[in-house]
Amino acid sequence: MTDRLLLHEDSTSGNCYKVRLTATMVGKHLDRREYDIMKGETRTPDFLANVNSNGRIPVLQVGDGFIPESNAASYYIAEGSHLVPTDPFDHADMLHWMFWEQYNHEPNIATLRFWMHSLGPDNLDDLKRLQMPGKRQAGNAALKLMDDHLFEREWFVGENISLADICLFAYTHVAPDADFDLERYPRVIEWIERIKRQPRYIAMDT
Ligand SMILES: N[C@@H](CCC(=O)N[C@@H](CS)C(=O)NCC(=O)O)C(=O)O
Repeated sequence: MTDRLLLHEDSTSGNCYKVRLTATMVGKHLDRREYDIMKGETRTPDFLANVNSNGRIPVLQVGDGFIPESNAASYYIAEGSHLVPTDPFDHADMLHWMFWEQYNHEPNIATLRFWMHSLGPDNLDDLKRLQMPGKRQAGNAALKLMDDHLFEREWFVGENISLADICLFAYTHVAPDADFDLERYPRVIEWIERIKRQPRYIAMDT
């Protein structure tokens, strides 16, 4: 019998969406438990003790085990599917883009989206305001790098869609929520549309 997969999530989060999109793309069922991060529901003693000591979602529960970090959880779900290349070079290249997403993309684009879209521009403290220009510059640099990489290629790794595309897609397609102008990155727009045309694609609010 296979273990039940339970996603601990806040469904407004792009990191949680990555895990849901991966699951539908490979035809796996996920049960879902919702938390409101705006109410600190991932910072309760119970959550910290029993789900993730790092106080964040998503967390994928596999039977009695817990996998925090969106890209690790997505990898667990996708392993053995068409989204994970078997060729060792392509496999490492997929990981390269997933690590890059966590270091160069998500901390800039997702964080700005959270500040502007979820907290709201009028509710930002001085430190956040101070950090905004740097994050905008770094976010645009990430989008440009993606646009350049997509020159004459359809997917981030090899010839086919992979988990790297899914992990990068989650926050790229909602970057306009943080006032990033995707019109400056036409190949990124085409790639977004390509992903949306995938047969098992689901939207973020699904
Ligand atoms: N690197 C982590 C980031 C997780 C993360 O920052 N989660 C946010 C929502 S997207 C969260 O749980 N925030 C609530 C909090 O920090 O209290 C991942 O990719 O899963």
